Amino acid sequence: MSITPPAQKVLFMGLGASGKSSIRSVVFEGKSPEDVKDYSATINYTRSTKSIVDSAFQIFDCGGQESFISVFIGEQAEFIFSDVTILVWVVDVSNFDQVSTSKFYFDHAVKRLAEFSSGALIFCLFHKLDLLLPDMREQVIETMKQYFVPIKDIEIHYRATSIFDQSIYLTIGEMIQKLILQGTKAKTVSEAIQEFIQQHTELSGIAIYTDDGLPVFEEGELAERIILPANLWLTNYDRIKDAFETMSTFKTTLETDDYMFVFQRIKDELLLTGIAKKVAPLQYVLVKMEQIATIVSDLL
Ligand SMILES: Nc1nc2c(ncn2[C@@H]2O[C@H](COP(=O)(O)OP(=O)(O)O)[C@@H](O)[C@H]2O)c(=O)[nH]1
Ligand SMILES: [Mg+2]
Repeated sequence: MSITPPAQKVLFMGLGASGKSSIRSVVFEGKSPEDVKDYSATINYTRSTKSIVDSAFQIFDCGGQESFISVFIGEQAEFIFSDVTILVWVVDVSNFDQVSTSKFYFDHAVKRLAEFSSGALIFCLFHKLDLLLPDMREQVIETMKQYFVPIKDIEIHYRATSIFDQSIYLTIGEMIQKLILQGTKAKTVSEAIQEFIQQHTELSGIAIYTDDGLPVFEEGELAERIILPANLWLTNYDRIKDAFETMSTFKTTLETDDYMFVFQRIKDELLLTGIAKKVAPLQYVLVKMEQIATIVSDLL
């Protein structure tokens, strides 16, 4: 019998207009980056829940006006910072004027988190990277890393992100993987995929994505390469499905000069994908993907 674990709490914090609500909508609600252009300020906080494999999350999108942040780190601190699994601090790297204010509240938030959820992971996102000239990016990120060093000796995971490319999916996907791998079911699936890849070396990677394009399992050396084609596939899925409404299973393949990709729906809301170097015959890869689909579907 399985016991449903309590929802894990993920806090998105940072100054107003740094991009918190946009990230949440693009990554968890399937909105396109253009849809989120005119977001109005988040008042206080909004809470949404999301469930992936056997883990449930509560996503807190905390309003970024200084009057709200002061309350979060002040009188509401215990409520906000208790039982947190991940804190995501979002900094708008294109807004130099606000960086020191962001750091000021970041320090307070990290301190509060250490007080009420000492084991929580902290991600610091240097966000809207697309707004910096390509030549500047590396140096700005380096400088920001040195600036956003916490007062206490606490580990921070720094990532550079933008909602206009894959970076935000990779970063949030990484967080989700850390979260769901605490569940037994997810661990079993991950081990099954690893074992399958070891036995069938023609497959260079297997990954599973949510409907929103978040990678929840990625195994094998080339698994990370699948994210872009997987997102393209997901973007078009609804249209293709409408056109072939009678099909019971639906699979597609994609070939590039060097690789072959296979995409297949498992369970209604997940996409199973594989990548193989083109030395393996397509038919073989399809058969192997069918096998892993059955294994994974039975486990999920
Ligand atoms: N160029 C760029 N703009 C972004 C990015 N993420 C968010 N934005 C824009 O930043 C503005 C503020 O975003 P919002 O999500 O409301 O910020 P919040 O106050 O932190 O929730 C919106 O106009 C977004 O379209 C990004 O990665 N790149
Ligand atoms: Mg907001």
